[in-house]
Amino acid sequence: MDKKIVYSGIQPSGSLTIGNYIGALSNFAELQEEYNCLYCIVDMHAITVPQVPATLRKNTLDLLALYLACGLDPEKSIIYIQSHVPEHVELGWILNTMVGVGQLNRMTQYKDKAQKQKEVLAGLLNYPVLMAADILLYQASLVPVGEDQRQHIELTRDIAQRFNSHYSETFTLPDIMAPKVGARVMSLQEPSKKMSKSDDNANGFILILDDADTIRRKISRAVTDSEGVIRYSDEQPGVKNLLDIYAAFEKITAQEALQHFEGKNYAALKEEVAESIIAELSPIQERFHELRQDKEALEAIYKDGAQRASALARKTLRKVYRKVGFVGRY
Ligand code: AQP
Repeated sequence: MDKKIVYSGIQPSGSLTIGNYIGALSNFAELQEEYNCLYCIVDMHAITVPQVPATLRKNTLDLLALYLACGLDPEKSIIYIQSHVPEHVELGWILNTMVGVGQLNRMTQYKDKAQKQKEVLAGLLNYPVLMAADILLYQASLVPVGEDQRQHIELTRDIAQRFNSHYSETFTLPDIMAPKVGARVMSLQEPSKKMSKSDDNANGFILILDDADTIRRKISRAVTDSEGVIRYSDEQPGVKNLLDIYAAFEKITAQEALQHFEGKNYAALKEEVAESIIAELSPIQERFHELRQDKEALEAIYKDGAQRASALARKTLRKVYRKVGFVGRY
């Protein structure tokens, strides 16, 4: 039997946080052993909010080098840049004709992101439809993403079902694959809010590429509470978040993390959390800086990835065009 297909993407909308790492990126490499994986850098998603062109270009190549530094292997997976495979937009447009504006208006991420914009762009509203196209183009069964993306995966299933029943069986229905620990890492400054790379307050997040001293400083400033006792409780969201981060980096459960810190104070908790993050990220940072210098090698990887992704995408799109009633092009 053919291996199942895994699909995921990350936006080059800034330098990645440990939220992106725990929720998504850190889980990608091991999936390569069991599945056929496609890992995309979703630059077209990134421009749904304003970007500085030169920064976007830099962030895109940074993200490619980071994928590789985190163990993604172009021999095992298809690694590519979304804008290099125009089939995403082509399918996205068709799917836009199968989803109501009301349903898109109800997406939580849209509401959150729209609030922060001076002018809300139509692309931001349509973001989840492009995401559905990303996944459905490759007939992916599993999508490793953080908990914040659950609603978008449900919408993807909904759109696929609608298409399948309106025309005929075409798309595989994907399932979310969220990590057991750290599926929603919270801001270090406002633990009621998710950690985001585009947060205005840099103390709210830790970047994968932050140096050791910055990590220690940001963790030491993390908001806790005045209880003084370490518990894993929603009443202590700051402490709970630190326990989750520790558990994710140590690859243990939140309960085990709690047992480890029983009877210790917040200073000890913060110190150990920081050291645990540093121990895992240091070798990744070293590999990243090496890989990032070799522009030709990066170019060879994204070009090859785009060709392989395009070949798969065209197969699906050809079917879709025929079913919709377009005169065939391919
Ligand atoms: N705080 C988080 N905890 C766990 N997982 C997270 N992810 C994002 N934040 C957390 C997961 O990271 C992957 C890539 O996300 P993305 O860049 O495609 O978009 P996002 O979810 O909008 O991430 P950010 O960091 O919040 O970006 P900005 O600030 O640009 O909007 C996804 O799998 C996501 O679930």
